Amino acid sequence: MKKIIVTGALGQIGSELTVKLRDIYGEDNVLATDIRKPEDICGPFELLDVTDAKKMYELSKDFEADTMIHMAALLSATAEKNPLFAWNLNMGGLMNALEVSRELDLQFFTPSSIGAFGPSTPKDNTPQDTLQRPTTMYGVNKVAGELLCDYYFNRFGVDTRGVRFPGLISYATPPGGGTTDYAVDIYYKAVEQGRYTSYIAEGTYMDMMYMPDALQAIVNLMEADGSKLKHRNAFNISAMSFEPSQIAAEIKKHIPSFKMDYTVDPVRQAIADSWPNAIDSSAAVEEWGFKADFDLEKMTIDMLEKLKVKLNQ
Ligand code: AKB
Repeated sequence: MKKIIVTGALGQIGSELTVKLRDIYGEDNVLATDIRKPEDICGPFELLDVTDAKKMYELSKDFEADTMIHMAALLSATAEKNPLFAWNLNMGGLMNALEVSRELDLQFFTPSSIGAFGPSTPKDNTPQDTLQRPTTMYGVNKVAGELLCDYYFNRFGVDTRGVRFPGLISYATPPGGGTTDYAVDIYYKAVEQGRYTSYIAEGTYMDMMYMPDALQAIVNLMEADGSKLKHRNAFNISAMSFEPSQIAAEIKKHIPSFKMDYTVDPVRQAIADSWPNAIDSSAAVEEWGFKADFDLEKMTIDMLEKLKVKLNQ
C-alpha cells in the first residue's frame, strides 16, 4: 500500500485528489499538507509551507511516505502579478520537493501545464516534443520544472512523473488565479445569475479537462509501468478544446435564457493568446493509456446538475 504526502492539498486539484487517493489507498495512508488549515479536518493533515525544506523532509520522514504529490504552486494570472514571489514559491517549493524525494527515495508527481508552451509553439495539434519559449513567469517555471524533474530522474534515479494539464473544470473547489478559470466561473454564473461576462475573447481556443479525468490521469500515470515511460514528466493531456462562445452555446442547451457578453482582460487574454489551441495527447495514450471520459457536452450536463444542488438553485 502506498504512503503519500500531498502538498497544496487544499487547492483546486489537491482537495479533490486527496479524497480520491484516500478512497483508493486508505485515509491514514495519505497525508494532506497546505499552508492554511482546512475548515473541517478529516484524515491526516499538517501545516506546511513548501519553501520550508526542513519541515517538508521531517513530515515526509515521520509519515514514512513512499510517494510525494507536489501540487502547491501559483497559477498563471497570479504569477504574472507577482513574478518574483511566483519564482520563489513555484521553483523553491519544487526544488525542496525533489530533494526530499531524492533523500527519502519517494516516487514523485508534479503537474506541468499547457502554460509551458509559448507563442512560437505550433498552436494546433501541438506535439509532445516541440518548441517551448513561454512568455509568462508561470510558463518559465513550468518549463524549468519539467527539466528539473527529468534531471532528477536521469541524474539521481528519482521516479519522477508528470503531465501538462490543460484548464481544469470542477464544481467542487474553485480555481484561483488561472487564465482558464473563466470556463469554471461561467457555470457558476449561469446557475446563479443566468448570465456571464467573459474576460477571454470569443474565438480563443484552449485545452480543457473535467476534474474526474484529471484525477484519474494522475492515478493511472503513477500506477503505470515505469519501463514503458519515455516522456516521464510532461505528458500532453487534453480532453477537449473550445472557445468561450462554444461553452456558452452548450450551457444554453440547458438554460435557454443564458446570456454571455465580453469584457476582455488584456493580461489574461495575452496569456491565453500565447498558449496552444489544442495539444496532441498521443504520447500519453501510447505510453500509459491516457483517456478522458468527459467531452464538453457530458461535462456541461454534470457541472450544471452538481452546481444546482451545491448552490441550492
Ligand atoms: C492556468 O490557467 O493558469 C492553469 C493552467 C492551464 O495551468 N489552469
